[in-house]
Amino acid sequence: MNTPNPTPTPKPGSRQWRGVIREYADRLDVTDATPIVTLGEGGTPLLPAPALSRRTGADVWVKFEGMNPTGSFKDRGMTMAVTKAVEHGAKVVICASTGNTSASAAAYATHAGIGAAVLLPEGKVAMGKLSQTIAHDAKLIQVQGTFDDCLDIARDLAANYPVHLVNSVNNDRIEGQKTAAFEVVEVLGDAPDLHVVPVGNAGNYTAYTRGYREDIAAGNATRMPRMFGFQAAGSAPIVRGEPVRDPDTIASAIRIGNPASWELALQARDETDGYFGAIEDAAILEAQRILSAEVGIFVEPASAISVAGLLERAAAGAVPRGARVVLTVTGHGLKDPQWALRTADGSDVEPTVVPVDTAQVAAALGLAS
Ligand code: AN7
Repeated sequence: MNTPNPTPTPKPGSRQWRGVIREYADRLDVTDATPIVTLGEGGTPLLPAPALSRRTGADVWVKFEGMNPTGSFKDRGMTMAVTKAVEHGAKVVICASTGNTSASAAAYATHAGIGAAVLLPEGKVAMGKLSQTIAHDAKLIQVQGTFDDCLDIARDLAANYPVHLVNSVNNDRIEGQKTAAFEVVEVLGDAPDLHVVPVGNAGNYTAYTRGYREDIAAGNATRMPRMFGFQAAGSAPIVRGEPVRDPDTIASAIRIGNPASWELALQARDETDGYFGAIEDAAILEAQRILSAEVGIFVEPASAISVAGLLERAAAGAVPRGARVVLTVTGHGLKDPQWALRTADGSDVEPTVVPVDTAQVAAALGLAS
């Protein structure tokens, strides 16, 4: 029972973004008959980050994907995956998730009037994402294993039961996500020299490479950026060259030991003269703080690894002066807000408390002479 998906008829001059499928219909596998399921995803800000430019000597921009409807880049792929699922007559979509995919699948399935079943690693999903998944009325199952175990089961179920898989092994997801590269090129007028993304399943790394490749073929961009991808040190199978059985990092979104798009990612790295690196959790949290306190963008830890990765590469002398760099930050800080409430040594941040008294507030703020 699919809800109708009316095409908006905006007044002339209306500038509401129409979601990535309508905005890029000519570059995606859709027709006039496709029942588009959108929550208005995409069209996210690409923001200059002077503090990061100062720190690195590069010209740094941040693609803030936390501004998508469910707070992560997953919405770009999910609008496409759920649209195609509905087009194929699916009644239930299924995914394994570290949290953001499930939040997105739940929201888009609900909007389409179909069901969502999600498999999450028990106790390993940030509260905001769990809350979203429940709020959007998904059938939520916590599996006593890792994300990788969940993905194995989701693939099994999709092969044997009437459920439609919307993990990024589904090419529709990659197709939707490639639109982020189109947006970057539109705003900057060309591709950047260097593009940095966090890596879990490496679907997004693959999707950006595809988007840039298509933009070059279409004459919109003149160059392929070097694609840099970063994994958490405790969960870095691509960097180590072998699956990680029990991946461990505070960046729960990318706690993935056996990436689904591993082969595609290695091809993309070779095509772009790219790079994969590993970053320790402490450096991830430090980068999260730099981005929130010096640039004004709050992201979840997995997303901050783009910043940490750039800082690490710059310190290693691997980022040319003046290079134009785009960092994709994939998920909003409100998804997993607890980390900002801790100091670097792990103790809780204690807000100052004062009585109802202007003079004491002034003194606490350091305003008193
Ligand atoms: C914030 O939600 O895999 O390398 O199940 O949530 O394309 O997998 C999330 C991944 C980066 C990694 N940043 O992207 C899931 C899931 C955030 C993420 C990634 C994820 P891919």
